[in-house]
Amino acid sequence: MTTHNQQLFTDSQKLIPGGVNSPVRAFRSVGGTPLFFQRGLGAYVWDADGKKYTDYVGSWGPMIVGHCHPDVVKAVQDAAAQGLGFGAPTASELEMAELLCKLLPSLEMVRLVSSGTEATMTAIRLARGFTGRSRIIKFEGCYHGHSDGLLVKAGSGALTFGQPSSSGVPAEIAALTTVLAYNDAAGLEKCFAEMGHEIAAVIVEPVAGNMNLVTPKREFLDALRKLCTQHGAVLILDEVMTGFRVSLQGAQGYYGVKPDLVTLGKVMGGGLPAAAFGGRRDIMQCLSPLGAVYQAGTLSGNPVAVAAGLTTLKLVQAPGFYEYLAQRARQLTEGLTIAAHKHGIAFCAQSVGGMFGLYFSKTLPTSYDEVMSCDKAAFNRFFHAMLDEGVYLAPSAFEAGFVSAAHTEADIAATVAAADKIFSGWR
Ligand code: KE4
Repeated sequence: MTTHNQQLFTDSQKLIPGGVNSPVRAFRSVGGTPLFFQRGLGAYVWDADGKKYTDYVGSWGPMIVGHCHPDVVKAVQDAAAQGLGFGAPTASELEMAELLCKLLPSLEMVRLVSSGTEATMTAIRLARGFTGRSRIIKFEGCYHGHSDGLLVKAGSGALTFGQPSSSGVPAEIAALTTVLAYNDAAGLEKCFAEMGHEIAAVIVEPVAGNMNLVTPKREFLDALRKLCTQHGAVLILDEVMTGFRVSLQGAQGYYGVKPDLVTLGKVMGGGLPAAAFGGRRDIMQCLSPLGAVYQAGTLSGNPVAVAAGLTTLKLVQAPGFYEYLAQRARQLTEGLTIAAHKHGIAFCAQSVGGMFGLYFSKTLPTSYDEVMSCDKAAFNRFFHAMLDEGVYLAPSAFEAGFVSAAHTEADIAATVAAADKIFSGWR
């Protein structure tokens, strides 16, 4: 019998490429039929067939206070009742700018946009306009959205110019991006020694969350800051995922590294399209209409999206919010690890604040290559078995997971118990 979910997927594929509006949703990495969700509440989501899941994706991070938090829903309703958009400044955008600059000391000025891709694309353009240079450094395994210059993979040799990781990206544009190994301070040092004078910016996920979760080595973070300062390159911390996720001050506060520019998204939109970039005033003042670097957006600062983000950012400031989130994430990673090891399964897990990584591997990966050596087939099998148990993990072995303030100890214990049941029958 065809389920409603399956029918929706069949019909969607006729009109939407792959049946989805963003590739990772298509379950191509894990196989099977993607879930079409019809509603969410707190830590839970329900698919088109009415099946309930404990949700560890949370719309890829934004749902940090849980789905449909009453305060967020009300703020959205109230804002919508005043107007869905004006294409003109509103007081709520000033309130958001003030709050972001209060929470993140590196933000002297900020501009709102509608997606993480817009934020990173503009931060790159701004760094190029500010420095007058063209070369960008990024790291293998890090994802910064889908602008041309960032859809680039490592060239044949470590320091050669990047090659497109997507068709449609001109080789000439990819060649302006050099892709290095994440956590490789020596490699970064060598690159700056050879081409430091050409480098406009280094963009990095301060905690990598798009190759599964990989934490930064201290010497890597220190090298990023030292070398960018020495060579006059702009250090861009892409905190679209880590911002307000790993701590109230993001990864920059958690690890004590000060960026020149930072990009934000996800949590600051509370699930609606709001993102931002900002940082040093001398750099931000290069932006139109003050300066010569152009950037614009019809929906930038949309009052309904800002209302969702502002309310979410007020809720995360509650005393003990991040301690609770980190405790839930640790309860999950520790519980899953104990369950897997009890049954002799090569498995490990880790968390940073409210985000976590699960690996079918004996050791925690610290680089892209080590992530690639984890057992992807084992993850895919675990993913589907957990779906059957009513647990929704990220549909890829190369994504991080997220908990919310709505996840209770009992929710996490039930998830661990489901995994234990699966591991007990694991051959
Ligand atoms: P968006 O353009 O998707 O809003 O943001 C792009 C982006 C930029 N920087 C970082 C660190 C990000 O994680 C993202 C987007 N993250 C993915 C999840 N791995 C979004 C999910 C998707 O692509 O559908």
